[in-house]
Amino acid sequence: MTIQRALITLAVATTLAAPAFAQFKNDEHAVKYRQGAFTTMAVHFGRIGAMANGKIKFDAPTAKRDAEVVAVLSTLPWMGFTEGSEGKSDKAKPEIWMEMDKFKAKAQAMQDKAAALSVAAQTGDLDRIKSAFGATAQSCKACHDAYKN
Ligand code: ASC
Repeated sequence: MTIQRALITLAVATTLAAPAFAQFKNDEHAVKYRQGAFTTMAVHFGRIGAMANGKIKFDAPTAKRDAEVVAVLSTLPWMGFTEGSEGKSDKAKPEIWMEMDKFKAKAQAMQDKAAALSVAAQTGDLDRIKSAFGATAQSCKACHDAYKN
């Protein structure tokens, strides 16, 4: 292989393998990104919870929209747990980076529950929403218990 071809191959490989965090300006930005996603998710999830717990009046279209937002946002934060961002936030335990596969499995479980919550919210059936909300909250908690300070 000529040097030129080797360089082109390397350039292509680097581009294709561009890690998911390439779009972050730096590690602090990755932390801000994931925390922003969690914060926004919690606002929408919290409103569904308030409806589920009778703290505010149940409004089916609002719950449906909130659940859709939660389902989409639930897919986002994980990209922000970059290698370089370890130790940049006091909330994220070092265990995340020590057992990234287990962490990602819990993250996936939460995304699955959030997707199910969105399906439930489409029906406008408050009982179904309550049940799916509870399951989703459990999946949030399971990860917090293991990986959040
Ligand atoms: C929320 C929220 C969380 C989860 C968690 C569920 O509304 O902000 O982090 O639910 O408390 O146990």
